Amino acid sequence: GADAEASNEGGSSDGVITVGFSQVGAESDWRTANSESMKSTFSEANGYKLIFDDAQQKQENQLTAIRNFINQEVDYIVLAPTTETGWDTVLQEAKDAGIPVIIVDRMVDVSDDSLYNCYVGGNFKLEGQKACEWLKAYADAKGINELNIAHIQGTIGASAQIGRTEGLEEAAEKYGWNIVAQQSGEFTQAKGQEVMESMLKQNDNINVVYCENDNEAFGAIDAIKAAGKTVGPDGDILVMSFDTVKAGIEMTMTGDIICNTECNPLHGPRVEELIKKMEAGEEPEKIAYVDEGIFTFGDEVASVSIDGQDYEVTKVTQEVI
Ligand code: GYE
Repeated sequence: GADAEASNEGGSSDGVITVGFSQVGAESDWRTANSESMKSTFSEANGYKLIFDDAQQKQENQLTAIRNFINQEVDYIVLAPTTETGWDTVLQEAKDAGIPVIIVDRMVDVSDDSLYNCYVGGNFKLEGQKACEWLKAYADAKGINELNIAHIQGTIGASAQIGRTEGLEEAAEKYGWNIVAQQSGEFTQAKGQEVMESMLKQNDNINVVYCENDNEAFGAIDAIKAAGKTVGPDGDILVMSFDTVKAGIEMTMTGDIICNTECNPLHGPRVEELIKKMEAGEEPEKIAYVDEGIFTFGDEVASVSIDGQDYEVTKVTQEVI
């Protein structure tokens, strides 16, 4: 019956649509760009009232924010979840209040998927697979026989961490790579640096660092240089990253980051499109992934293939930036 479906009762009488957005935090350049995109899309000039809540990377703050949105009777709840689990109760409360829920960026893991209306974000497992297939092809092209990988993970339990980690672990298993160290850098530059420092102290054979976002890579590069080692195609350590934020793509042009897999943060217009569909009484696609590229320093690898599908690899030049 109707009760089993997520509610679709958004909208309001005065024409202004109120959106409560529960944001993860401000941990990275990616996140800053994402917040900007949401704020500029859901502006007063565009006919919205945005209630923006920064959870400072704490799920409990997000639970509070969502309950506040419900009390304020917002028209839509938009949630960028810190981690995947732990949302069932609060999303049930939103559903009971008849407020539609859009999940953005990272995914939720709920027992009943009618607890949210739709999701838009990155395909993180695919991102990890793209990065690893690039690494395999690059190592082959360069005759690098042994890969000793330092793995700096994102926030544990976040979709972006889970997918990128799965991609690496499966490739390591398949290709016989060594993951010599694995620890979370919390998606921040400071933690990325700290973790890399300690990994370098404990392992003298690291020749690749797989950072799960650009800010961790910035920190890792500082730590590598401070330890008297070099990065880049002819250096001691190849730095891999995700996001392609501005500074990240610039470092990919110099080779400090050898390969950078895109994750697009500009979700504001995508969420707006979903809201417009729902306002028009349509049911949006349940899960929508954004198309994302692979950016590299050199031209050794032109494309990678995953599950029979080819993905182009782009060499970063001034025009790309
Ligand atoms: O990669 C990282 C951010 O969830 C895709 O979160 C997002 C990730 C992004 O902190 O930089």
